[in-house]
Amino acid sequence: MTRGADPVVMGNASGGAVVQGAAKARVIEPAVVVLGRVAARDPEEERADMVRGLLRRPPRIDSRYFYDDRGSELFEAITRLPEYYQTRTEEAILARIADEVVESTGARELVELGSGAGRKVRLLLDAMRRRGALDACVMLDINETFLRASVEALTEQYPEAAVRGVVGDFHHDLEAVGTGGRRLFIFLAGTIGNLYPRQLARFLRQVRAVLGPGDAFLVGLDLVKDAARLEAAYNDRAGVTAEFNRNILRVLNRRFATAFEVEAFGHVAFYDPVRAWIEMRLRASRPTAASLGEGREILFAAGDEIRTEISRKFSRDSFTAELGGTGLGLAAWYSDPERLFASALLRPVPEGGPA
Ligand code: AVJ
Repeated sequence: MTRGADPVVMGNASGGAVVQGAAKARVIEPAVVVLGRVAARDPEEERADMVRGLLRRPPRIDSRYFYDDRGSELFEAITRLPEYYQTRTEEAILARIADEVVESTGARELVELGSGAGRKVRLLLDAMRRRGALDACVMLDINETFLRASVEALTEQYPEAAVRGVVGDFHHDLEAVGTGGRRLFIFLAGTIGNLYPRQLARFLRQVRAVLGPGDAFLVGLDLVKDAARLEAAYNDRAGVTAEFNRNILRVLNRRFATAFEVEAFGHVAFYDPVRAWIEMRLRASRPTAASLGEGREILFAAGDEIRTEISRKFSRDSFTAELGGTGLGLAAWYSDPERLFASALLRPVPEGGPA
């Protein structure tokens, strides 16, 4: 985890980047671009937040703690599992629609909001390149190691583009991506499904607030489907998702000295059809305890559970309903033939207009 560490903003490692701003002015930027400081989080705030989550019923751990280096690697392994259809389905959709999206939005800059989506980002960058419209790419990610590797790789592969990375998360650090004119924001992999309904509304309004009138926002959504298919994707036979789930306790142990006994917890994932989300939990297999600091402990009996993630599943109608009051409107909806996954293209609704 890099949260709480000094925030870093990185730039084009090749020693210079040409950025085309809204005014078409060409500005030569230095090798390391500091866009501004990502708001530093107070470690005491973070701990208080973590403790509040564990004291809820059921106890909760925030999903962002999954993504230390090991967690990011495990998620990459998940994306290659036979049961986890999301990644390859979204990739197929993007391969099909990339040219059309770039053309209809007129995008010259790609802004990727933390989903660590290597190949999928390239599909869009390639489409921009084909139109001769690839000016810049900004990536926001919570994991500094992964982000650095992506910035380096993309800088090498797309020398015509100004590639920048911002270490941060999509709740707090959206302003750090700066302003622009013809930008395509992307939030892939269905990660938007990790947000509870109230958080989702707030997030969409925050994105709307940083979008210019010519900008657009492409969002990946996992769709409601047969419960068995959904549950298989989160209960893979190789046990990678179980390892990914348990790893969140190691992250907490390292970060907050919680001393969870990782082996005392088993992986649980099930579909809740009423709330239309997959819920992941960790279930204690025997009595165990963890430290909350200041001499306080939380005790778990066998069978007690901690919620570690929700992953919401949408339909075109349910997602459109979430857009109400956010200032964003659905411009296009793309899906695969099996209707497993969707890419929703959103545009700002002019102020004073509907929604
Ligand atoms: C990265 C949030 C899209 O919700 O499917 C994968 C994370 N969790 N397996 C998802 C995840 C368990 C994933 N997202």
